[in-house]
Amino acid sequence: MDLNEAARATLRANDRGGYTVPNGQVYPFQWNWDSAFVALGFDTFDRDRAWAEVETLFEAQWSDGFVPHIIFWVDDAGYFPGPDVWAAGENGIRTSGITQPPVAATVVRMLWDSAVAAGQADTFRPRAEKLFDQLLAWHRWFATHRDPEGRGVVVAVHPWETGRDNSPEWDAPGEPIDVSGVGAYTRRDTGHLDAKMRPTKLEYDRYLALVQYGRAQGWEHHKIAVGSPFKVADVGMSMMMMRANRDLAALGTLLGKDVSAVDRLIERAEDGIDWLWDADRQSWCSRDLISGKSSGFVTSASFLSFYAGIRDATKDAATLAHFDRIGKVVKYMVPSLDPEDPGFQMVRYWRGPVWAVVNTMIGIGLAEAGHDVRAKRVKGDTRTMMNQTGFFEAYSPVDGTGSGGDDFSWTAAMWLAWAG
Ligand code: 9YW
Repeated sequence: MDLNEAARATLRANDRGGYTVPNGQVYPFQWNWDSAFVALGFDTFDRDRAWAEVETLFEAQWSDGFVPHIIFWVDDAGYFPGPDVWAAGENGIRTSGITQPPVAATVVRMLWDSAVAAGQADTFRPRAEKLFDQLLAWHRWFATHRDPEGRGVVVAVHPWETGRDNSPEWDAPGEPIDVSGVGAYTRRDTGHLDAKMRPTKLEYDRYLALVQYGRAQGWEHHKIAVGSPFKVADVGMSMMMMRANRDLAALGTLLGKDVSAVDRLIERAEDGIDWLWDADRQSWCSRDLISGKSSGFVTSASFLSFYAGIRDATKDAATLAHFDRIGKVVKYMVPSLDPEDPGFQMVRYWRGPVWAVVNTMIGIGLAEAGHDVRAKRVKGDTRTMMNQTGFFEAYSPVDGTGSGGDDFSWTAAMWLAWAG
């Protein structure tokens, strides 16, 4: 089977009717940013199904604009923590109580452009208009509850919220989290996958302590925004949000909507983003809102500034110097952690492995900024790893071997929409 056909087969196999599971065994529910990326894959062969993927996600939107990171449409004992642990949701739809990186607006803009190019604007306009309103509500929710100081960044209140669960950026900010009351629990992830590819017990304890904290607040976002023991301005989410707002403004303009509220969010981000520039490290880095300290870690998220639309000659040159240095150390770009960092581990999740969706965003950004050779490197490396290994959750930057689950939806989708 050729890889295009294999990628379509992966999406069809993981399709649960209106939504796609990231991987049937390890992640048997709907995940927020996975669904957005998956829609781009479907759009290459089934436009209606692509839109449905995002629409199903937004069916779970809460009345305050929040869009959950997991939607538990069915029961499945294969993943922990499940709906009973989260105890969240509205209108009988069971969800988690935290969100995930806001990539959906960028995706919907791409879906709209694709529908227009195919001469189907009239058919898809009502769907685009509805999604625009839902996306705007979500972005406003972010601006209120995930940027409590109005800094123009995105403040995550849980490592899972960042989508880069065990990145070392969350280690120091996670230290004050009290894990003494977490109690006994059974992980399911390490039953499916080699524990050396997964987060540690201490990290899981912290994840669960934060779930218990949010649940104790009744998932009231204004309370969590103030009192959460974990509040980190995530450079990844902040860059994706800046991009998403630009795309939302562009989409709204094409649809004849009032985009002044979005324009204000873009201005706020442009004014505030420099707070995430670490002058000592000469890199974009996440920063702990509580301690005020920069993480100092160069991660794959540090290279999303181009995708965000930031054009700053000095910072761009410093960022590209990190990119070129890392590119000489690893065979496959872009590792989730600087390979020269002592904590680098080539198969442990977000402490080394390469993720196709992050590469897609980095590659798009580099190409848009005119850094064509580097953009080609990122795309070519991604394509090579998929060709050699198939559609894994992530890949070792050292030798390209698969890490995590196989037959992974968003990886297959990025083959179809970008790398292949
Ligand atoms: C978990 C589904 C999710 C992704 C995240 C990734 C992982 C879930 O899988 O988190 O419980 O480990 O970190 O970004 O959305 O693919």
